[in-house]
Amino acid sequence: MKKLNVGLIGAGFMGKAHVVAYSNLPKFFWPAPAVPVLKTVCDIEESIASDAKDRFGFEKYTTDWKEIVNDPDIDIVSVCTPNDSHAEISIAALRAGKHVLCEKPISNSSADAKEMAEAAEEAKENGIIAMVAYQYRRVPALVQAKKFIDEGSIGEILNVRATYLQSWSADPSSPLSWRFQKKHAGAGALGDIATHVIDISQYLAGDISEVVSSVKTYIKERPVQEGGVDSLGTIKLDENAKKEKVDVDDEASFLVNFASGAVGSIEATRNAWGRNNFLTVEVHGTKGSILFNYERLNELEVCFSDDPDDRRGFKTIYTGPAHFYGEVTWNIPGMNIGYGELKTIESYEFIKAIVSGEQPSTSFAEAYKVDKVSDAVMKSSESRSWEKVE
Ligand code: SOE
Repeated sequence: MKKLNVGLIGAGFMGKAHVVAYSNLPKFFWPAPAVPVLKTVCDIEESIASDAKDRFGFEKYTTDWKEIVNDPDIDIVSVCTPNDSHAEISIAALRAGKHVLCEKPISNSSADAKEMAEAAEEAKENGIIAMVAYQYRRVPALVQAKKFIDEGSIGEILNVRATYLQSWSADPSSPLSWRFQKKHAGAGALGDIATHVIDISQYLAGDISEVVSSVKTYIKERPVQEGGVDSLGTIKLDENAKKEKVDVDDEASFLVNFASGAVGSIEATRNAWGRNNFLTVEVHGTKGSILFNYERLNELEVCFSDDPDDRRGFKTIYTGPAHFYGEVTWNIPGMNIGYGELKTIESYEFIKAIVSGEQPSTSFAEAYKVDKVSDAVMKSSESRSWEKVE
């Protein structure tokens, strides 16, 4: 069985998700296209790096990502650092001949994203795979939705309504992390979570060609947690703590026009009390509708126009063995998959692509396109008018 050595850069929340995925891959997908081996983990905080080595079962740790990128034994680099270092690390890794799985958004600026897409294109010529971790498009229910769309079961797409609502930053006393600083994150809810639903909308309905938006920051400063890690709202600080400026958006809402002629809307915020990982997509077509909500990720709601009048309505399909990846996850519908299995499906697609040499989505070029939509959203919020996606 072929083995591929993994170097993980950034051992926080997303680093853990990549480890769960690589470790579970051969447990679900067997025979695996190749077996990932956890070789080296890197974090700039030595205590986190050394802890991650023991906890996740890596062979060694480092605090210098270049050691991973320059290590001839490493085949794969997982980039799970804050957005502002994605470009430098990914480009160096691709040029060193490593396959790269980079967390989303691809970068904190579309200029960097462009360079990354170019580096991925060059690397592709040498059989190197680069992928951005927009995992939600791989939820089996959404892959089923795409199947319905592609086979014409809901007709021509008229409208895509998507939201991504969370609550973890709604409390003003939850600390400032890199996610609230433009120089690190690039954008707030727009870059962090709207990008997921931009990716899904484009996956289902094709390219977005223009947008008109409204982007807001409600909480303009937050307390600073000295030496703190990104706590995603789980830590609250005293109101007397030193505060620093938030210079990214809390909320982005926009109307979109697709190149196909379909229309739609996207809303994202991390300040919606009561909403946790409320990623929804509703697609209306000339012959039916589809509704998905990540908080019920094992379900897809569908309505077909040719059902008789007296029984037409949304019905729930529970994804399981009859659906994508269902035969390898759990074999009874209703046993359900979660975030860990979803990241495992993503890592399977990545490793499979490395072995087959076929580029998987979301490619760096597609992720760069997502960034261009985000840029148009920011531009429109300033110009207060429709803006084309460049
Ligand atoms: C925080 O909003 C976050 O961790 C995002 O960064 C992820 O992309 C999303 O999947 C879950 O929430």
